[in-house]
Amino acid sequence: QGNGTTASGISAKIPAAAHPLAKEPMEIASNINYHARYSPHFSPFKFEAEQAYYATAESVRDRLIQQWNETYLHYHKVDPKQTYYLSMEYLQGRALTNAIGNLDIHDTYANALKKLGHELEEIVEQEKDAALGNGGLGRLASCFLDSMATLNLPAWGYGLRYRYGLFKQRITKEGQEEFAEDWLEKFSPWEIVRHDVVFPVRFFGQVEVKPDGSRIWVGGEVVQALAYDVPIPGYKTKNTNSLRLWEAKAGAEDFNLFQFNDGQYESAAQLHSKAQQICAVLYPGDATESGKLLRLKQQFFLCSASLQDIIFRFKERKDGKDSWQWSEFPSKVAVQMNDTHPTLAIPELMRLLMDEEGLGWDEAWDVTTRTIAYTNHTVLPEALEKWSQAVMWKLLPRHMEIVEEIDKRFITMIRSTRIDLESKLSTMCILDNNPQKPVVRMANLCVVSSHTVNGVAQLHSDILKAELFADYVSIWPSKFQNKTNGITPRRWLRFCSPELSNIITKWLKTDKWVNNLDLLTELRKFADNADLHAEWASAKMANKQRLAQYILQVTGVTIDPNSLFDIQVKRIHEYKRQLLNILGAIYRYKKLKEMSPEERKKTTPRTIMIGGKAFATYTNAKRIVKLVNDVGAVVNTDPEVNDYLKVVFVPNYNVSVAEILIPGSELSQHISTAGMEASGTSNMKFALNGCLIIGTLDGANVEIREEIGEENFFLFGATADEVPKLRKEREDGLFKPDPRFEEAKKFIRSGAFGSYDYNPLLDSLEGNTGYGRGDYFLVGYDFPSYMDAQERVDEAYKDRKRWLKMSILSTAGSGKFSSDRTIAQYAKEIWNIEECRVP
Ligand code: T68
Repeated sequence: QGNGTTASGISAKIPAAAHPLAKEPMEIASNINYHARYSPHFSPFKFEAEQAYYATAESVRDRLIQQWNETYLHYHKVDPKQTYYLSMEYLQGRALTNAIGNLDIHDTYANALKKLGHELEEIVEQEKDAALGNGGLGRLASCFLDSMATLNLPAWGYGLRYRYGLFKQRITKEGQEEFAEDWLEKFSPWEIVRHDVVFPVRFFGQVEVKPDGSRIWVGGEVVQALAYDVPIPGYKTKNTNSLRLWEAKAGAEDFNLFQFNDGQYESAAQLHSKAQQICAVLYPGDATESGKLLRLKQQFFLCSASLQDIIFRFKERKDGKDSWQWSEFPSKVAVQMNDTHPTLAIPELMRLLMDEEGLGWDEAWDVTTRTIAYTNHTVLPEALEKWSQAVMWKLLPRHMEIVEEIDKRFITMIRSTRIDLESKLSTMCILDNNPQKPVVRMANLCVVSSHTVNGVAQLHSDILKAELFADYVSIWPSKFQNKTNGITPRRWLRFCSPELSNIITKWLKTDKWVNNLDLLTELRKFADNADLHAEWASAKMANKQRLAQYILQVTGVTIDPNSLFDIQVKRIHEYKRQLLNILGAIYRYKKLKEMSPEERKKTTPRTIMIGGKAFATYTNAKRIVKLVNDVGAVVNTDPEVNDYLKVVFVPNYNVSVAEILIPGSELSQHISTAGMEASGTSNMKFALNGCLIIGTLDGANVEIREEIGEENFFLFGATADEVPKLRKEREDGLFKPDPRFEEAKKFIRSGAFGSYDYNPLLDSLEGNTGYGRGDYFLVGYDFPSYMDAQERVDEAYKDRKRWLKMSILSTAGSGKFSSDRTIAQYAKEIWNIEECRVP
């Protein structure tokens, strides 16, 4: 309970009411007070941190709603072309700090809370992360929402309101364990349920032919999609867009009262329980048939509800206008598919236009293909979605007819205009009719049906054009674009590191860099300035201390803020090569053990932190998590070396944890096998926070290095075009491993880190070929150049001035990686939409 509060829990001096747009701390305090007293969620007689959080959030939400309504009305009046971003994932993280930061009311809220006996910094900690996504792709969608609002772009996000988002990770003796994370345990103050926005979504059933020959999808089961809107405020602007999340529901008419009264409780509510399953979890395991079906249901549910909503709004705005045509639809609507997960938007839009609105094929196809665009996020073959034709026929019979027709017409087009591609048709067409396992290739459907296809970093887009989609490029050369990813500088610098932000603002004499990130280049002028160095170092130190506190709290391990903080955080995946990192750490440990105390004193002390979640069924990823933990347990308790090396596994990595780790980092590892990481976005966040990168020439690393200067980047490893040749050499038995690599592996096999059987993991790095063998990710090949780069890091860190200069230049060179730049490019080059600022 805060001070200044009475027995009733709330300060008696502060009246309960005040206008939602109040400006003075006292008025805001009274608005918070109002919510605490009249909120139906808690006893009005308590005002502890949790109640204070909810009341504060509700008070902020009042403002958001005000602006959000004005924005909707303004867009409605102006009727500009709008973008609809379809994504199965959003990794929003916490909303409070972001909202008050974007609304530019941080200080007033901090003061108001003080009057109520609370500290804002403690209150924001009460919020649970909204983790409706897995990793980079979901977080990118959230950064994009922030930039779209900030740039005053008329744009909506569409997604699903999963009950359980990404699992919570706990580390036990066995390694990673997964638990359901209940982000809605109490309630989310940031969503507004829209009982007026409901659309029916059908599954299964059959296609009927009407007397006029038209086709219609009937029968099966129908669930309702109910909208929940999350207001998305732009930075220092009135524009407040919407993230619309759908929830599946069944109605009262679907409840069989007769059966229930007869004691058949389960079957009485069958459709209710089926509806509930749809949004129960993000990414349900899809090893089983029922898991696959559920995942497909989710995808269709998102697409169908969103498109019905988009069409409804389009028609609503045409209402009252004498004549309008469907051909105008693409001049009002841009739909962006975030990867192939929302591919069903293509046949669903075709179906709605033809079967519900009565358009013919050609007109519907013209509208669809001028509306929809597709972003690819991966070239890994196992990640390219392929749905079983049998499952699709069962769940979506009408859509399969449409997909067949799209494929047929595509093949006809190729045969009549590009006979030279005949031999390529079997891989270019949409339906793979392999009798063993007939599937629909979703990426092919996207490429054939979208007006634009983009990759997410220059190298990735080049690889798409040269390899994965090369044959299509020869048909539609101008369809393919690059849109290098970006991150929002609000969350990822301004709000997560106020210390560094204030220094930047002071030296640039403006805070305009927060939404004009290119201004950071001005810092280059001061890269050698001793005063800036001192301030920069002290901000970094404050962030490192905060991070050290956090590590102590969640792991019990004490780390030294004077050591080099070296971080790798991202989903655990073999291509991201956390294994390379930990093998390097193991080698370092072994060398430290062999040194004399005098020699050790000359080394650069390091704290290596690794964090990330492994997919629950990805065995090797889980072994890597276990290995990092086992290495930490030995190294951190070894008194001979633990002043010089610590290895920490950071549990349950998520957006909020990233907001503590990134500002406190000095070196970060982006060390994927070249050609495999489409872009990466945490690399951008680290660089923006003055952290140096050790990395390969992969994804956006290439562009980051160009921007900040090669002398400020610790480069190592094979390049993307060398990789196939190196894999071939390996198969031919020509690879000669570096002795350091052999030594590190041998050390693990000797049992130095416990009795867990690491042989299967180590075996994957050995042999020349074979499933789970042959070092497909080239850890062995890159190991020596990686270790050399690490030596360069150790040397550089010893020269304090040089390191600080490199750090400042990293921040200074990060301007390109603002998602404002990315989104401005999408708006201009793909969506053809313009700013629509709320006056
Ligand atoms: C990532 N992809 C890329 N996929 O790996 C990363 N979810 O390089 C890139 O920076 C980022 O997208 C943004 O473009 C993902 O995060 C997923 O999370 C995923 C994959 C399959 C199914 C669901």
